[in-house]
Amino acid sequence: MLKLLKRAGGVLIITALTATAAYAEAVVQVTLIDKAGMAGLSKSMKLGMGMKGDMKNAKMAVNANPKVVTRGTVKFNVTNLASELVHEVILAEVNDENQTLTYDETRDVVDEETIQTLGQVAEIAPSRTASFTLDLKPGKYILYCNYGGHFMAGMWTVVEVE
Ligand SMILES: [Cu+2]
Repeated sequence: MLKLLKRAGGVLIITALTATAAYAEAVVQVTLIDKAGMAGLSKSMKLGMGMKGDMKNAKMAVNANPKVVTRGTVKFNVTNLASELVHEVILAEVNDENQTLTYDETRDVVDEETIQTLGQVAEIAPSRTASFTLDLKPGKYILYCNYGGHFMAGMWTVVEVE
């Protein structure tokens, strides 16, 4: 009888540890890159999410590592690797990479009224790092910079929470 209780206890402990491990805080390293500063931008690039542009032509980029994380607490460490431009990072939920976002052509930015911002780092200077932490449920999330023209220059990526 005692043996049985011990065994049952052991199983319980193992289960508890597994559950804790599955929901440990995830950390995503995010880097912001631009190749040519403002000189490389033109309104015709059309490299925004869901536009099926050739991302090899992107002048700006958001890179995330890893791109798939476990649900729960997720910390985004954002580093601006650009030489001179200030950038930002906005996180919002999306369906997938084929979804297009509502775009304000006049201001050359994503219409932020149409997509809910869940977290962000506003104004990050070159060589600086900043972070934000969110509790995320499974789904897909875009990380993008919405300074004029930057999204269309390729400055976005999608991470998956599973
Ligand atoms: Cu930017």
